[in-house]
Amino acid sequence: MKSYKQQIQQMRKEHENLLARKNEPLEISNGWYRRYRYPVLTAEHTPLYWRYDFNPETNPFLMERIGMNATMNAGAIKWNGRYLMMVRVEGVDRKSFFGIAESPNGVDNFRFWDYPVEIPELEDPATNTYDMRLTAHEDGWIYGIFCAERFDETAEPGDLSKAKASAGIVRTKDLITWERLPDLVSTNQQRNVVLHPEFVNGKYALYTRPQDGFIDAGNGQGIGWALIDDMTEAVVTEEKIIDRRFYHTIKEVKNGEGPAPIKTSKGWLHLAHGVRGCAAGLRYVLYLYMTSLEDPSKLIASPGGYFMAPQGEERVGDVSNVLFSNGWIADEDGTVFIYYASSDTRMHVATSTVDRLVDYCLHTPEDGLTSSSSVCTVKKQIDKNLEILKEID
Ligand code: M1P
Repeated sequence: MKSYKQQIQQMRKEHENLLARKNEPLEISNGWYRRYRYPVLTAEHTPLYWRYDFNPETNPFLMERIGMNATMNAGAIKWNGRYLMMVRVEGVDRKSFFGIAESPNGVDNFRFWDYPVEIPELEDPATNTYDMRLTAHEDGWIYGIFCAERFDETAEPGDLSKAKASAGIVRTKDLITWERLPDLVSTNQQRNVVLHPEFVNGKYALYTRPQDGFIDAGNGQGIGWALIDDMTEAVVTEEKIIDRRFYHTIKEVKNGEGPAPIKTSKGWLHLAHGVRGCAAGLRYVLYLYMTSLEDPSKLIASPGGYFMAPQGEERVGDVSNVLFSNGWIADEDGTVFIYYASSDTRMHVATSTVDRLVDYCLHTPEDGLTSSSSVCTVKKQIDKNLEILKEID
């Protein structure tokens, strides 16, 4: 029978094996990106010293005292040559908080920092905070914008589930000390709000997602754009829709900006999620689009359909049939690390390059919105290819 100390040593050894497991890219399927064999973070990756009380007096059975349920929807940033994720960690009590996990290569060996991130509270504290987007802004600050969820006091008596979403804002220069700024003021509820990394006409620019209710986008017609004078008192005065939802598309029910866009020579590259309904419930997929360098609110490329959809084990989890991304890192050599969560449960990585993603955006046909237009699109490609194949054969 192992001593208490030996049991802890054994647990730590097994945990280390999980953290140190080498990841490997899977065979490229369609040329757009490469998935990796293992998730990069799961609830089991959270430090044992977050979950267990290692004192034999107070935990004689060496049981978990604080259970973790999921690691998901992570923001991402490269910092001092390391790949960092600002992870949404969800406890078994359903509360989410942020933890930073760091890797030397972006695809494996992610390890959480010792302590979760402490986000200073406002006078009206949020019940739940999640899905932080990180933006290294040209003003010198790193901003984090996240969903701050509170109970909706307009709920009917007995309704304990009515919630309202607003955008919480923090900023830092060292990723350790965070300054809390007032929540974004907006006439609508807001989720999936993201800060553009550069000033636009001397102002801060936000990608927004106006929504009538906590879940339903309602009249919110898609991903919005708002110019803000001052991030320390951020107010949406005017909002225009830059990436609209359409009937019978992958973003029919709602959509939302993912991470801050990547600047490329051909335009701003955006990753977003689109949601549609089906008999199995809501289905969340990832898609790309591009906007103009001169006017980042102007759509210049809108490839039709999804870029990534849940596949295999990704399809199952707490909220099944969901891919969600709010973090990516473009490396100096053009590699792009796409961090995405599956089914509100675990984090994965896929890699691509800026050149491939831009090529995908500029050359994938748009959604023609009808079956007959899909036939026309395929037919055009067949015509061209049959000519080419005649020459090859
Ligand atoms: O459960 C799927 C996702 O649902 C919400 O996203 P959206 O506001 O776009 O519907 C968020 O709660 C997100 O965290 C979650 O992953």
